[in-house]
Amino acid sequence: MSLLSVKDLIFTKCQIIVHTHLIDQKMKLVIFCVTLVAFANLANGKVLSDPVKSYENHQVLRVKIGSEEASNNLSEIAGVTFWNEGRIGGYADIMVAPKDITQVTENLIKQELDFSTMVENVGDLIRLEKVPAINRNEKPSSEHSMTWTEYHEQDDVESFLDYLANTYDFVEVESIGESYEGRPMRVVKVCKNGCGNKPAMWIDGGIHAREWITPAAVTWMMHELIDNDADHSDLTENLDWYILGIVNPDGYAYTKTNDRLWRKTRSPNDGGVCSGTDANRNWGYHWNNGGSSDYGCSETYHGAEAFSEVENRNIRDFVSKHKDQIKFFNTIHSYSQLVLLPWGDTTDNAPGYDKLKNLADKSNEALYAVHGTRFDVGCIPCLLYIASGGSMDWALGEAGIPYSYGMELRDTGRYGFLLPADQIIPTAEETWAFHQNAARMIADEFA
Ligand code: 0X9
Ligand code: ZN
Ligand code: ZN
Repeated sequence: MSLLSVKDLIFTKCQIIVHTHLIDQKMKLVIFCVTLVAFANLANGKVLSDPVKSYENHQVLRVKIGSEEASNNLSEIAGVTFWNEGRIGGYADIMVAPKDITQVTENLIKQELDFSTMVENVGDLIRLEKVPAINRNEKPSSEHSMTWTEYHEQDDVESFLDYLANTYDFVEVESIGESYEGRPMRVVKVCKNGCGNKPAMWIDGGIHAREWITPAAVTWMMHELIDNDADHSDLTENLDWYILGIVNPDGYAYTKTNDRLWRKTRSPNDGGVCSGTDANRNWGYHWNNGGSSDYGCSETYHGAEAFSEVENRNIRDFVSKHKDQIKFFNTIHSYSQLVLLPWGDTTDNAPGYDKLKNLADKSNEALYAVHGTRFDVGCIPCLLYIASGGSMDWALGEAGIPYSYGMELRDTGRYGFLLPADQIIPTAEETWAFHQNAARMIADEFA
C-alpha cells in the first residue's frame, strides 16, 4: 500500500469518527485527524518538498480603535500583521507570530489599547478548513470536478465553466486574457437570445487571493443561476449576466501552494524584494489617493501606476466594452459581513446614493431572511477605512455603472479568511438571495 493511500485511509476513517461524535468533541477530533493526515504527508515526503508557510501558533487579536491616535500607535507596533485595519470607533484584527506575542501584548497594554484573543492558533483553523463538509443532498457531478462542500483549485472551477458552456445554449465562456503567470481569466456570460440586448449584471470574486469563500460563493451562484434556471427564469429572460470567479488566479494558486494568507497579485515589484500589488488599490479612478501604500512590501501596495496589473487591465477592457449595458457591479470579498457603497476615498455620498443605498438595503433584507445573517450597509470609510483605487470606485466613477458595490461575506472574525467548508453553501445561499433581489430591482428599473 502506498503512503498516499495510507493518508487517504486515515482521512476517511477520521471523517467517520468525526461525524459520529458529539458536536463539542468534533473540533478536537478534526484537529487530531488532520494532524494524522499531516504526518502521513510528511512520511510521503510532501511536506518536506513544499515550502508552505507555517502559521502554527500565530494568534489573531481584536483591538479596540478608540481614536486616530490609537490606530496610528497600533500600526507602529512591530510584529503586527493586519487581517482587518478596522475603523475609528471599531476594532482592528491583527495577527501576531508566536515569537512576537509577548512583546506585542506588552506594547498594547502600554499604549492602553483594549484587546481580546479571537484566534488562539491560526494553524488549527487552516487544518480545519481542509475538512470537507458532509454532502447532504447534492451528488457530485460526473461532468465536472467542482463541488461546494470543500475549497477547490482553479482547474476544478475551469472544468465547471466548460461544463456550463457545453451544456447550456444560453451560456458562453469568454477568455478576457491571462494573469501575470499565464493562468486563464474566463468570464461566464449568461445571455438568452444573445449577449448585449438587455441590462447586465457583473459579479466577481477572488480579487484578494486569501478570501477563499468568494470564488466558492460566486461559482455556486453560477450553478444556481444556470443549472436551476427554471426556478427563476425571469432573471435570465430579463437580464444578461457576466461573472468572473477568480480575479487573481496567481495569488489564489499561491495561497494553495505557499502561503494561505497571501492577498496580492504575484507580479514582481521592480528592484524590490517583495512581490505583489494589491489589485484592489490598482484601479485608475482616484488611484493613490489615500489608504494605499507606495511600499512594494505592503499588503496594500497600489502598484507602480494605475492598471500596472494585467488582471486589472483585462477586466477594465471587458467591462469598458460593455459599460453602457452593465447596470450592476459587485466585487465580492471577505470577511466582515458588509455591503459597501462607493466611494473608497471619501465619506461624501456617491451620485445616486439614495438609490444605491435603497437597493442594497432591500437586497440585504432578502439576504437576512435566508439564514438570519446580519450585514451592515454603508460607504467604505464609513464602515471600514479609507481605500482608494478599488474596483467599485472605478466602476461607478469611470465606467459609469450606476449600481456599484463591494461585499464582504462571512464571517465577523471567528474564522475570518479561514471559513470552514461547511459554511460555503449557506454563505452562497444568502449571497445569492441578495443578488436575486438586486437583479429584479435592476430589471424593474432598466428592462
Ligand atoms: O481593503 C479592501 O480592499 C477591502 N477589504 S478586505 O478585507 N477584503 O481587503 C475593502 C475595500 C472596499 N472595497 C471593496 N470591498 N470593493
Ligand atoms: Zn478583499
Ligand atoms: Zn441553506
